Amino acid sequence: MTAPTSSLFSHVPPYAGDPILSLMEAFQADPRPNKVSLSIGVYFDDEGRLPVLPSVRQAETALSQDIGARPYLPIEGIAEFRAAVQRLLFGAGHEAVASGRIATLQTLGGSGGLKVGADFLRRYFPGAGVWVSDPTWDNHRAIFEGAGLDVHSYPYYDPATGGLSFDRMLASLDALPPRSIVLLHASCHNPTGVDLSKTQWQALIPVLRERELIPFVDIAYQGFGDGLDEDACALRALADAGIQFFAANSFSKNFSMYGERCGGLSVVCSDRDAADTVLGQLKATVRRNYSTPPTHGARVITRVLNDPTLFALWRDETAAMRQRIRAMRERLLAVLDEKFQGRRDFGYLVRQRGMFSYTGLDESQVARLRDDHAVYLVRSGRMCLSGLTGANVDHVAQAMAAVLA
Ligand code: KET
Repeated sequence: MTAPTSSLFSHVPPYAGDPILSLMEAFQADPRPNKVSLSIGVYFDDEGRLPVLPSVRQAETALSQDIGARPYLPIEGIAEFRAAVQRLLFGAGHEAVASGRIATLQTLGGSGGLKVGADFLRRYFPGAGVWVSDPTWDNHRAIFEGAGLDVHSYPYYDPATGGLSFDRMLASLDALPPRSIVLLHASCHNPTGVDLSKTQWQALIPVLRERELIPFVDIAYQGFGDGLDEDACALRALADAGIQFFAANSFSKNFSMYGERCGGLSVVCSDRDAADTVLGQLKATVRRNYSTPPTHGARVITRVLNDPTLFALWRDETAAMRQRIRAMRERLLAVLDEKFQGRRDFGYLVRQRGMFSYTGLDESQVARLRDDHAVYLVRSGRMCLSGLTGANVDHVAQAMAAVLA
């Protein structure tokens, strides 16, 4: 045996780690019993456990009676899954669904939908740049840059108000070159929890149309804002307005099925023929990446979405998750308000929607929360509210008060 004397990979730099996922690893290794994870965008129940939704358990139990063979799925995924994605995102009776002008394929989570869409855009709109909100989910930039596209940002969050800089956002988009790609969050914006109102979406649409921009909507938290239909209203408004656009949806959070990697990519086109052509090239994109998608998670989700009883159960489960997060927002606000007696405004906690709030805590305050109090937030000051429970919310409020004092 002759071991190599030098590494072939000496020029390969070490991986700095993902800003979100590496925090999860650090949290798991932390021995302190009172530790609280408010970093990764994962829903925990009031016991701090990752739930297995009863709708999912029932669908899985039924499926286990009838597992059947596991052939390769079609490149585009399970047909009933894809149809269910369209109904969930656009509404069953939507003209764009009925006329067959949406190309949908099953993807490896929301991330897979973003990547397949990004690869397609890079190939067929090679000069187009991508504009993402400032700030956005860190991985947006990484995925689009990884596909070879230039990534820029548009104004979004206003730290002075804890709200949206809508006028600056609109003005910035109104100055983009035609066929630029604009990444938008449908609802429950990550990381700020700040969304466009319905009126603001209506004001954005003419800019998208007149500048000939290509919207790419990320919908990863459907059900966590105001409801399954309400959280998809931006997609429906764009489709109603005749805009052609991309939508990547994730089932990781609203099904609590993170590791199954289930999601979709839908491209709303002008007509059925265009959608068929787009679907064909999306299939080619998948084939040269990972060939075909996996079976199990998509079979479970298909069953829940297509069985009226299971669907109704799942709808209630998403409502319960949403309501628990809201209750935690209110509870944290109440404890902080009591501590600060009006010396500081925490109203953003209940104004921002979905899993996240942008606390405005700076990096050193986030580090003190972790080091001194075992409370984990993302470096940007993003807090995932679903890590709060009745048992830890007071500890978190105390810790925030200590680092803000
Ligand atoms: N889009 C957004 C906006 C998003 O927050 C996530 C995950 C995804 C897509 C990816 O979804 P998936 O189906 O898992 O591919 N966000 C959380 C987890 C992560 O960073 O991977 C988070 O922000 O904590």
